[in-house]
Amino acid sequence: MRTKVVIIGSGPSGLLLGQLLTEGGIDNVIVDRVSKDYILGRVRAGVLEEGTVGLMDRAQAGARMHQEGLPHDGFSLAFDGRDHRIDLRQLTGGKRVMVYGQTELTRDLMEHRERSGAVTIYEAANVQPHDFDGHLPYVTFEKDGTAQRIDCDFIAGCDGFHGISRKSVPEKALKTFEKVYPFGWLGILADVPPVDHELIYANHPRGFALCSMRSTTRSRYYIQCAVSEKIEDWSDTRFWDELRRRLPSHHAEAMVTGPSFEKSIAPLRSFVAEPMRFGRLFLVGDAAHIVPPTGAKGLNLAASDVHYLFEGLREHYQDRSNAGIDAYSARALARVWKAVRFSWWMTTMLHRFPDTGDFDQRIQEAELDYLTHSVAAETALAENYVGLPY
Ligand code: FAS
Ligand code: PHB
Repeated sequence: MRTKVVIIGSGPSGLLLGQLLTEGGIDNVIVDRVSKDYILGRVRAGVLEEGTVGLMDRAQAGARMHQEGLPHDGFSLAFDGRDHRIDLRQLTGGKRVMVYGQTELTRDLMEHRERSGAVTIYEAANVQPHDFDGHLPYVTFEKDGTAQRIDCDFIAGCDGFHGISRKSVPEKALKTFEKVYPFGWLGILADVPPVDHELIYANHPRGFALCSMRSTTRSRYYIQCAVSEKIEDWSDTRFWDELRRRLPSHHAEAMVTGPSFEKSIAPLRSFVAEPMRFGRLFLVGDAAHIVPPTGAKGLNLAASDVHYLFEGLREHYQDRSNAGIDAYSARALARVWKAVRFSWWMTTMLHRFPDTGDFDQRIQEAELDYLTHSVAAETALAENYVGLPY
């Protein structure tokens, strides 16, 4: 088999890139090691920047997102028993975010790709990129026990943090940066109405909590927990009681609880691999970087990487120019590092660190006090939250 671009990974990065290439007439094949259902069974992000919304529209896959997604003009910070609303729309001159689950975004892209007739190979074993430092790269894998090979011009490593693409790059060619946080997030999904019409990020002496949603009837809640916590030790009752302890009383009293149908613990880390290009292999999304979900940047950074890479590949094929692909890594990393900073800052400001001393605690309180009494500070938060320009 031969194609122009082989995309390793059928998550948001791979599917969005695949659809933009297909819409642009650039032949591509996606290979993933698991099934469609497995990918759709993962619960992850919930907030889309306008740039991500625009790319879904450009990929012709945004219809349901606009029908079912919830545009949000702001969110609240909760601490010391009270809320402080961040008016995103007013602070950013009209920008907002879209609350729409990553699972649904992924489903929309999968269904659109099927309708477009583009090739996606699921449950491909031992996927391996080859000769990407030359001019004739190819990808091998096994499907139903048969060895397969796809020759191509370029390989997009959209295979996430644990994927094969970054691991296939010679270690000396890669520089990585990492910060592991001393806590995780315990999250649930429940078919109960959200406690508020907007998101609430809570800083409490017992730990961070986040009130989010997937629709007006489906809530997504998180509480900070120790990385050693086990899901089996957290009944629904224990989760609801702990969540309510961390919220101002008017939210705790108003909260509608019910049985969870998804419960998981995610570790938090910041990670960046530089550069994001090796000859004809490009790292995209979580394959190149990870952020703590506090800033709602993970999925949105994957989208901006896709934008830069798609534009570069379009220029290569349509304009016979390599300027875009040559600039990909630097352009993507410039935006990645600003989002890594913002995600680190939001995480540091809102979580309780086990080794926090009195000085660090006062600094955190001063950060929140400054933020909620300065339009300049609020504006800086707001412009990062809605997404910095591409
Ligand atoms: P993904 O990891 O989504 O997709 C990679 C794909 O590559 C997968 O389908 C995988 O099967 C495939 N793959 C991996 N190895 C392979 C191999 N060797 N061969 C072939 N295929 C392979 N972001 C937010 O903004 N907000 C959140 O609340 C949030 N919560 C998260 C919770 C968890 C538990 C995790 C892990 C991430 C969370 N994220 C969140 C970040 C997340 O949304 C990612 O940013 C997003 O999934 C990135 O998409 P991809 O880059 O496509 O990677
Ligand atoms: C979510 O709804 O899953 C979500 C929302 C905002 C975040 C993180 C997760 O910052």
